[in-house]
Amino acid sequence: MAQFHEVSKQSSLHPKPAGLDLQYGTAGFRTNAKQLDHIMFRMGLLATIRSKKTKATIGVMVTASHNPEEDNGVKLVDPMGEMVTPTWEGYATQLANAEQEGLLTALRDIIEKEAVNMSQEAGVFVGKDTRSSSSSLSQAVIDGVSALGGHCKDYGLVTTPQLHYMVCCHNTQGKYGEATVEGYYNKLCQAFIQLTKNASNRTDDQKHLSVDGANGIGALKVREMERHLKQELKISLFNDGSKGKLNHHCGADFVKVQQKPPTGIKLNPGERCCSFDGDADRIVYYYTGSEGHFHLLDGDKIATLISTFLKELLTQAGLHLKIAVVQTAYANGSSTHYLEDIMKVIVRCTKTGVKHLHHAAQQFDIGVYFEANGHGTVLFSKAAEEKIQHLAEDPNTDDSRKRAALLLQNTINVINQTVGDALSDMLLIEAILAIKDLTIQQWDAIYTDLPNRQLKVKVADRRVIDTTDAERRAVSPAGLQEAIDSLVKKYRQARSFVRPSGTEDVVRVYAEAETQESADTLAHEVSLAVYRLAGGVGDEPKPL
Ligand code: G16
Repeated sequence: MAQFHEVSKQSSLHPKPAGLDLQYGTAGFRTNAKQLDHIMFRMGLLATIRSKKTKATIGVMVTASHNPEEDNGVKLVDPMGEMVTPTWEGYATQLANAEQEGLLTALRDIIEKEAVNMSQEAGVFVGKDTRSSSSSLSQAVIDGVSALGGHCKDYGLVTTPQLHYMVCCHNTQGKYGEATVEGYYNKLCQAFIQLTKNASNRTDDQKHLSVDGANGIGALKVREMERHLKQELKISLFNDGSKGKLNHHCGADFVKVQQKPPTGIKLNPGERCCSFDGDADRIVYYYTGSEGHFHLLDGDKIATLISTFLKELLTQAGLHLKIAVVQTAYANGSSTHYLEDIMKVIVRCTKTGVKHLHHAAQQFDIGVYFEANGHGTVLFSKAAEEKIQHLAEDPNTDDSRKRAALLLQNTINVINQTVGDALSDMLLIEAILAIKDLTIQQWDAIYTDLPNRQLKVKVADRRVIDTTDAERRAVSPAGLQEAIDSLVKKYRQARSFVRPSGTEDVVRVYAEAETQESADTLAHEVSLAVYRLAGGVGDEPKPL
């Protein structure tokens, strides 16, 4: 076949280093950018085949999100803007790891297994973040698509959620929105402005938000979006990429894990601030109290704020829709307690990775999903959207129910339902705070987080750790879970778990307890257990 001849020719320009073995992790391939050229070319091939198979456009995003500048990675986006399915993640790994001479065989294997009609047209949308390696790597993706005769649309610099949005808009023939960056801003910002009309007169201070752009793509895009906001949100942008390094001592991951403000931001006591991550699919909020104490409002607090707002609107609208919150093992115990016991909403726990949360959230009329690290969104079932629309348009609906229905409609429009989106989440949170006339302190006071600590441990091969029960228990190596259980027993309100990261070459350790000291000590003790039982490398973890 002529296409295979072209693949063979082009792939020699993107050769795989012999013996290099990479896995499709939590959110695609991710490692040092120097190792990724062949992966990008091959993901261009795979996206083209996936497009032929689904008869729809597929997205390929070149980014390593929260990882350091020298890393890069790739995320594949399915037709409705969701992550690719596990079967195709498996194909991605097969194709990525086939040695140069076995590439065509690996490709043919996937085509045969999936009975792909290779004469079908294919379309692939490509986007990239601001890393210096992203331009040549996205060109490698485009080369892969072209080698198999697919059509490529290069969106250039976009956030990951913007690319997801474009794919969904295109494949729904514009029903979800217009597949342009301008169309994205128009849809979200118009909904935001409609929502804020329901807020009582706000002062300039109330409209003000400080944003840490992590020196990445989110900074560029928040600037672009600003002019669509008609002064309803006044943004002071820090870490805009003009001097600092991407994700270095800034960004959502740094703020969440270190539990401290990013460098490069001016924090005035009591003022609302937020941080995006390197591809703007995560957001966390924070402020400092008058005593200088740092307060973090992470994905759990965001999920609580959003689900409270939605529940109130459903009650006002008189709509009986099933709402649930989806979390992971990292969710603070206080948030789960508040959601289940005080708010009485259904809570589900899944493995880490948006694909798992997204899938679980789809099982409900309204599924609010957030990882504690600030990655999340809200999904509305088609039936729920129709009921809301019907209520909003029904001439017999009384004024207060109609107001709630219209608020719900604008809430739906401000949300990017395809994936967690820092820009969209920021607008939603700002609108909710405005409508409910809440300060960040009042939002923070909804419940008090249990003190917690996250650590990383280096081991020779992190795959020796296997987990179960949504990653809350380790089944291997032998003795590790027993060790964790006996350590946890020493502290009040304590909980701890470990899991191999799917984006970095580390084992992650999480601990929470009644006091910060206990959480820190427990996290350290569990790190030592990992180090000793799971093949730690380098120096033994030191106490904090
Ligand atoms: C990705 C995933 C998230 C996940 C995070 C950390 O985020 O999309 O769902 O929580 O990695 O994963 P891990 O603990 O396995 O390293 P991002 O923002 O880096 O793409």
